[in-house]
Amino acid sequence: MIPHAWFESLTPSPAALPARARLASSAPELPLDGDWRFRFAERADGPADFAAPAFDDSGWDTLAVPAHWQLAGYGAPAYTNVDYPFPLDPPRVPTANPTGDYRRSFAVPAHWPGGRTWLRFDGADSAARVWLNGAEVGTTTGSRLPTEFDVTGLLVPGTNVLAVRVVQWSSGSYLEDQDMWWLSGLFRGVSLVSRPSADALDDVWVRAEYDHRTGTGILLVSAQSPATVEIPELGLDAQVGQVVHIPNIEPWSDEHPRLYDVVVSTGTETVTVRTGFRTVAIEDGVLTVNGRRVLFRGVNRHEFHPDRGRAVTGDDMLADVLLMKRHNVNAVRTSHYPPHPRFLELCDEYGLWVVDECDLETHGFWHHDWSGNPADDPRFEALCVDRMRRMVERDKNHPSVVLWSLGNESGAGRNLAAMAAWARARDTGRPLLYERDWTCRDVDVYSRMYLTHAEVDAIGRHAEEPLPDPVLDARRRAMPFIHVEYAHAMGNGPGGLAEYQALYERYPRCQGGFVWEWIDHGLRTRTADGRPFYAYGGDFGEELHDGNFVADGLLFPDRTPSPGLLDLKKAVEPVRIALVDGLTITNRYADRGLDHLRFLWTLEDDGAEVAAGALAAVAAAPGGTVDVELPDLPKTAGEAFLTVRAVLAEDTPWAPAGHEVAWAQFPVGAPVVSPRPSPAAAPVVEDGSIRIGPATFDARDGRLVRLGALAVDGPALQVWRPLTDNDRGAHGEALEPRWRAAGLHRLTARVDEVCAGPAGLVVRTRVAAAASVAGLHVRYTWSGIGDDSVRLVVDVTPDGPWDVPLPMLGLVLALPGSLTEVEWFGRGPGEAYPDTGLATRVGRFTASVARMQTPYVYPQENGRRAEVRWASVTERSGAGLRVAGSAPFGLTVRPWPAAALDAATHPTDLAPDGRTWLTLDAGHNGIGSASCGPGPLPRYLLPAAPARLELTLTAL
Ligand code: IPT
Repeated sequence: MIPHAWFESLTPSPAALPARARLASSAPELPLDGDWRFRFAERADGPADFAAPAFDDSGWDTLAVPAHWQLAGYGAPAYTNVDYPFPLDPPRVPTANPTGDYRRSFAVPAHWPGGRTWLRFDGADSAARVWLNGAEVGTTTGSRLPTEFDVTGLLVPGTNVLAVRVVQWSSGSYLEDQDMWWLSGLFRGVSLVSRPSADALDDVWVRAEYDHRTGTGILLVSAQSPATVEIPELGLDAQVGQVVHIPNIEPWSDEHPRLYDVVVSTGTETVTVRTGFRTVAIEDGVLTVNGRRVLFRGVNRHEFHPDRGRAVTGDDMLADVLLMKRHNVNAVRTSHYPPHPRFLELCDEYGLWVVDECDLETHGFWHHDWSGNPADDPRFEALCVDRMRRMVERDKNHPSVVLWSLGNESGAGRNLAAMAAWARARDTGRPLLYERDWTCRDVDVYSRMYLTHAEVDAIGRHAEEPLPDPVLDARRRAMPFIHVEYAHAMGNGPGGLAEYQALYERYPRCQGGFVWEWIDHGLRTRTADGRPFYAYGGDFGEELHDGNFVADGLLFPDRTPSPGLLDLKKAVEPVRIALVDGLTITNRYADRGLDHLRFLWTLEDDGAEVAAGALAAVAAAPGGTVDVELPDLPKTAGEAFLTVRAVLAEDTPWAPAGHEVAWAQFPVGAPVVSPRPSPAAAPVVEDGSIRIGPATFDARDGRLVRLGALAVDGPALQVWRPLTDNDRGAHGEALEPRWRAAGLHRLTARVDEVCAGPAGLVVRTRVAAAASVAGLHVRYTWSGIGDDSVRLVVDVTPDGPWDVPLPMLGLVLALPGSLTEVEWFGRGPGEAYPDTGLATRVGRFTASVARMQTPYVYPQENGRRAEVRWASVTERSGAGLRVAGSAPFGLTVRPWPAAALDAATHPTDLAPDGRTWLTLDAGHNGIGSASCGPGPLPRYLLPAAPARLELTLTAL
């Protein structure tokens, strides 16, 4: 029997130094990032001869640090959600264990101080063994946590040779079953850290509390050496270990991230900690910071870049923070591991509440009823507690971190209790959270994921399902609630955001949530013929994978906001503008007035701006509502809308002046009544055709074939839609199976009547699926209007039993592909479905057909514009078709048919087919969030019920 290998150890890094805070010190650091020599192997048991300084690595490749080797062409990325991609036999791992050997040499700089020198790895996925100048330094475990070693005695003058063996699989992998790509290597920085030999500040903890009743800051700095503590801007001078009360402190919050530099010095070292004063508490079942209830408008953030994976740069992290702030996001859960330390500095600086989550997930044991769960296996206790310790120690100085999370999806277990006990003993200033043990025995906050609106409502009323143990139940029922994952942003959607937000705002106990998730993890790759696309699970030949479940973010992989992020921005906007009897403005900030905003208004008549202005200054205290005088609006003739927007009055660190924070739109003016058109030309029947004004129909089936000069094919009833991820419902109430069982994907139309009479042309069909008794009667009534238009009234009447909602109900027409330009008056500029599109407003918009497509990583229904009054689809010259509805309709324009979109698995499968496909709908089913969670709310379902579309088609 071969003994366990070093990477199967259950003892956390015996040689590692004690965990400590990440500090900005006067002692120098030498980054060892950049090009390293690299050798890849399929197994971890190759000779360690490369550790010898004299080893000849001239035949090796070059790999950057930080980076993942799979993204540089070694091995391959693999994606699984819940499953482990290796057999479960903890702590053993497969013999086939992809391994990267790294080497680099460096010289200690001439000015490098005497004293001690440490070697720090910020992240080695998943375990590393380290040698310096041929001597073994130690091993690491815990991919997303730092490890430091004392290498003082191993350094030599001149050239030093550092050798590192990194393995993909280790005992630690059993604790790292997060829903993401399996990617390995030295993916965060490596540095040499100088430490003074005497009076060093190896670890410093700045605790900065705030008494909101008195405005006093309470500062306590701890360190292992006596040291002075200064806050230069306050003239504060104190000592380590001394509790200092400082009057008139400006507290830290997401809205006002006030930081103070705390300078801690000994004779040999100065450390500067940027601190913020704030006190986190749970008072009467409500989580408060500085005495105020916090409401998390949060997102779950994985570290991701489409080329770099989790080896994110400072710019990537800043981009995330700026995008969050600009979209009214105020909180981040670092799902599901401590982030790069720079990210937390940015959260401190720009103002984001952080739930810092430990690098722990054992989800794959769920498939085995949690039997053998490492989170409950005593052998893993030391590894689990080590991870918690290293996170808390590293991140303890960040004011943005207000909650510690023990991890994600690791069932229940004794090691979670041990982690919690350790954290409580160490840090009394931050409550604990962990979602998957619903008894909440180890934590302070009740959290759940993917609850329905009704379940959140029940929790808000303290009326949730009881726990069997009455003591635990009473304890949990008194806790604040955080919806730690909700609104699964996979593909088109999520629906239901506004309704969740309303619950978080209604019930003090419901303190918001974190949308799953921030960004699609699509890896940029190319087809055989060189066309770029974003890869998901299975695209690298994995045997076991979870497909596109990895692409479920609010940002597309290149960080372009998806429609879902725009909706979230609107749903959580911190200012509410309403027009009921008059205009009212509600301040939903926790802690600030509205003087940083300007309120602008515009009046549009039939989509054209006719007046605009600014409201007088709006003053409202947090939580307050004020009446605001409406501007004098000029008379309008058409359909008029007043839009009021709150924009930043001045530049902020995260967005320029003029950036829109909140808005609302209201119909104003008298309703417009369009005169009923009087029918003109009667049908003419000749040569197998029927003609009405500009329209020509096939006399056999009543299909429109020509309108003026335009070749047309249709309209045909459309009920199916290219399935969304939420329709497929991998982890929710899937509609797809019900729709397929009803045969909705294979409906056919029977022509029952084509009848041309003096009042026009009547075509009757019955649309139904083979083997089904249910059908839809469809009656098309065509009449002429003037020389250039026809009117179409479509009546749909269900026939027989229908017990499923319809995917959609509309008409599809094929037009020549030369019609590439679209203009519409309706909701825009983006897509909208019954329960999405909060970000859309009524106006006149133009877009090319290509631009009307939303590029979901997995192709699916997309691009519908809602509440369209009229639209034109034309060539650049303006020739084409105009459609107007007597009631607003849904508009979708595609360069390919719906069936091609439905069949595609990557955007590169789609190519324009030479026609422009126009869909005009009377309704769509809601989108919901059933890819992981509940489906659409009942009011957003599209029942099979009588429906009418009344349209005028004009040849342009
Ligand atoms: C939940 C996980 O916590 C998260 O990591 C992610 O996988 C998400 O779902 C879905 O994308 S677990 C879910 C199966 C309830």
